[in-house]
Amino acid sequence: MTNFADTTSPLAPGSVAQAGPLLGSLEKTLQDEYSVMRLPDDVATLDPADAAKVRAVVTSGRNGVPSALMAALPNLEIVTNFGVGYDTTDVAQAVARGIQVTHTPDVLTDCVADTALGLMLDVFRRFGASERFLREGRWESAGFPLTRRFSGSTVGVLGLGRIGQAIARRAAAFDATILYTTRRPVDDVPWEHVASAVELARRSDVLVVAVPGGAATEGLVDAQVIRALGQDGFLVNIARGSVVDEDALIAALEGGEIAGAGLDVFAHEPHVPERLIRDDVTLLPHVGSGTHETRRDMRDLTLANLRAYLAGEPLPTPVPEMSAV
Ligand code: 8YV
Repeated sequence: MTNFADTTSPLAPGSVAQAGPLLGSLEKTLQDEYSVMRLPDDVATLDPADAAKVRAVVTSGRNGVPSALMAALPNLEIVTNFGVGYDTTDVAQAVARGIQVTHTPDVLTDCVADTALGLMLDVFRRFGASERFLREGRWESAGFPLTRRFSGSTVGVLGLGRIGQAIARRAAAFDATILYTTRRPVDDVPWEHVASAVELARRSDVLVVAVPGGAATEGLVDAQVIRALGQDGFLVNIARGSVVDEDALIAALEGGEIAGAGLDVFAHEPHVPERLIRDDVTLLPHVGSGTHETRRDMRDLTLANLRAYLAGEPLPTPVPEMSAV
């Protein structure tokens, strides 16, 4: 296959395309440096002549390069994904066609882990709810109800990758007992491995979901796992909405089968089911990595991957499946 790096001629217009909205400063750089072509939201409206020009797509986890779009780009060579999660991109097709895929690990780990801690603290201590109580003027007539102690609780981490480990380290600083579930125990960590998600939920005060999204984890946190948390247990999700059976979660909350939930991600973002908007649920609009510093670092890493590819240099952060390409 020809590669950008094989040619000394300037990049033809339309070679670099954008799928979905991106951070403003990233869009600007792509426009200034590559006269980026914005792909239509509806792939059926993509002009085949334009599609044939595209050799690189820059996207985010929100949009990705799904199967139909990838199939419509016959000369695609690389997808650079702004975000660590790339479940919206058809990586199997990319591997089969020799298309590179990169993402932005590490740079967002701290902010996403901070968000998980914020959600954990909030579901136990109900700071958000108590602030609403104050703003509504209700303190004049009553004190806010007592809440639950987070320090010293048992935190179950589902998935112990970079973000899961960063969450565990932070929770350990709150004297929490850390348990985790992964397919295989992780070497060199001081925490107890628990064989199944149900068992992890049963033994934890709060279950934190930190596995990647995608087919392999879809619905992993099902009704049985949620119920295993018990009436005093909380669920926190900073990973992907697809990992949790949202209907089962709603049923467990409405039935008083669990104590509450803290969610940064949802099954059909930005749509949040009305029935999830409850006082015992802390809801965030997918802000896990949303700080100036982290989004800047994600932008820079996205561009570093694109530039490295164009220069024929090794990719800084290919997704793990690329070892098969
Ligand atoms: C990003 C995320 O904000 O990195 C991820 O996987 O979920 C977030 O940090 C998102 O991908 C950007 O669309």
